[in-house]
Amino acid sequence: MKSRIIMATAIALTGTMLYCAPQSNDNTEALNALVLTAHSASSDQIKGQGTYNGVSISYDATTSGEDFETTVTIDGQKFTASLGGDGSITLDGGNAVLTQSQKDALDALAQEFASHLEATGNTSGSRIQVAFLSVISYWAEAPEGYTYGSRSIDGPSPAGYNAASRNEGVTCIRKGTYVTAAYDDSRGSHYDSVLVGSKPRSGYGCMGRCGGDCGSWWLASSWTKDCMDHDQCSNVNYSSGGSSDPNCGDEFDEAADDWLQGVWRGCRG
Ligand SMILES: [Ca+2]
Ligand SMILES: [Ca+2]
Repeated sequence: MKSRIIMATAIALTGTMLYCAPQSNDNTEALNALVLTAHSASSDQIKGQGTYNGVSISYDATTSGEDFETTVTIDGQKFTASLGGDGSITLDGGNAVLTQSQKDALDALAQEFASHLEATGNTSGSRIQVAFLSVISYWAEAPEGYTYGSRSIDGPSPAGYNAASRNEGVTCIRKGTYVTAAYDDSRGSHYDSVLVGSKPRSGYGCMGRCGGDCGSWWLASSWTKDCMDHDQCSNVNYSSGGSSDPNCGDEFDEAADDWLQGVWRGCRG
C-alpha cells in the first residue's frame, strides 16, 4: 500500500466522537497520513472529517433497514450514493474528475475503515460498513479521467441491440470454475469461456473480480458475472476509460451494481 495511516487514537466503529491528532515528529509519514479530526459511528450512522496529503475529506453515511445513503465531500466537491435494499443504485458526483491524490485520500479512508473491521474480528461487516467501503473504493478505483456524473441503476436489463451485452443484475461466480463471459465490441458479440480467478496477462489477475487486477488484500471483493464480462472485454480489447470506452464502457456500467452490492449479496468468490 502506498501510504500508512497514522492516528493517535484508534477509531472505534461504535461509540462517540473521538479526536485524533497527527504525529508531528516524522515529516515523511505525516505527509502521507490520513488525519481524521473527527469521527463518530453508531449502528446506523458513520460521520467524520479529515485530511490526507492536503486533500480535505468529509463523510456522512446512514442506513435505514437495508437502504444506505452517503455523502462524501472531497475538496469541496460533493459525491452522493444511495444503495437500496431492493438493489437500486443512485450515484452523483456532480461531473467531477478526481485527481490521483484525491483518489488516494478515498483509498486511505477505505483502508482505515477496513483495518478496524479486521481489528474487531468483524470482517464481514454490517450493512453500513460494507456499503460505505464499497462506495468509496468504487470511487477511488475509477479509471483515470473518469467523470463522476449522475446515474441510476434499477437492476437487470433485457438484452439490447447487441445481445451479448446486458446487465445480469448481481450474479455470483466462484473462483476455480469456468463461466462464459458475454460482451460486445466493434467486431460483434462474443462468448468466451474463462476460468474465474485466472490471469491471462499482466494487470489482469483475478478474472471475474470487480475492480482492477486483484485489488487490495485488506478489502473484501465482489466476484460476479458482469464483472467477468467486463474483465474479458477489457482484456481482449485493451480497453481503458471505464464507461467512456467505446467497446467495453457498457460492460463497465453493467458491472457497477455488482461492485457496489456484490459483497453485501455474498458474492465473495
Ligand atoms: Ca450488474
Ligand atoms: Ca461492449
